[in-house]
Amino acid sequence: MTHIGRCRAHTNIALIKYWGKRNEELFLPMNSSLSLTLEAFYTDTEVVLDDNLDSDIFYLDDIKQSDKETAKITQFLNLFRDLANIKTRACVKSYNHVPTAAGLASSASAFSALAGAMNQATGLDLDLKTLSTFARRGSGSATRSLYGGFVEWYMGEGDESDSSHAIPVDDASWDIGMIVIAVNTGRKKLSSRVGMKHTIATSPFYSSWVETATSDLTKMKDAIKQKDFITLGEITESNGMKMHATMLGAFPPISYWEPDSVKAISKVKEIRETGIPCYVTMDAGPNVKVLCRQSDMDKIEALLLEDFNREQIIPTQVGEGIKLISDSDWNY
Ligand code: 2P0
Repeated sequence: MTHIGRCRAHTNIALIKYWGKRNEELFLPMNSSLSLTLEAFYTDTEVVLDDNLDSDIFYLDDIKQSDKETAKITQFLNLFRDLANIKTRACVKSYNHVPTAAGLASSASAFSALAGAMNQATGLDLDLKTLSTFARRGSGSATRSLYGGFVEWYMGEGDESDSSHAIPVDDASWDIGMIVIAVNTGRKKLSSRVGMKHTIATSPFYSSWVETATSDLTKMKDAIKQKDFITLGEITESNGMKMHATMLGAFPPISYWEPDSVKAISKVKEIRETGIPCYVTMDAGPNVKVLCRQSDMDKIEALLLEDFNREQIIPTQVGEGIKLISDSDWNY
């Protein structure tokens, strides 16, 4: 017997960052974070539970993945199998519409799409809040990709896995957009997982990062409620820089920046000084993301093209939460 689930999930970019776990096994974060879901980057995933399979099989963009990569998927699927009380193995096919491992949070869309597809295939029918606690166990940032718009990942309490989940904050339908400046889309050398662990262990700035991330979140949620774009942007830029500062304080120091990251940041500041509000944020990679008003995107793009190539500038609107994909819409 076979059971099929198919799901699309969009990636998200954190405006208040997650950078560290208080419980590594359960993926419980040190602080709550807040993100914007993006329309242009997503993952489509199919899960086929098949009684005839002896082990899980995992294809990414039609390429069969190694035992090591497949083992991570098996561990994740086991969370659902345990709950559903089944042992059936799965064939998983994922198609990434995100430059993989470029700091564009591909694991966020990957694990939220896999969670959505497995939820359907097993018939568990978990609600989105519960499903976000499952997505979290694949990759922390995946917690937030269950919903569209602005999404909080509430850190939860103690070691209670169920308490750390996503909360939809606002659909961001008030003239919000983002432009990615792709500085380098190659695979990063240091994973977020290792980078954040090293930062907690060695950076003397880490405790003040957690404190200010918490107060930044309160201020940002207030700015979103007021639809105050300038405050939203200012906190976004400040919070991202503080996360990178904790890494510079690590021993030995970590930096994901490249010379063109600095060039992009300077250019955005220059554009802002012409009177167009736009703010940068960066993740565990050299690419720069520009938070702006959707209605200013064309103007900003034209100015960025003075210094960057066409293919480096990727504008995107606000994305939606996860969606199941019907048979007729599965085009792979
Ligand atoms: C974020 N990042 O909030 C932060 C900001 C990168 C910088 O979440 O170990 O792939 O799988 O939980 O989610 C990237 O880290 O790490 C990330 P794991 P994840 O978006």
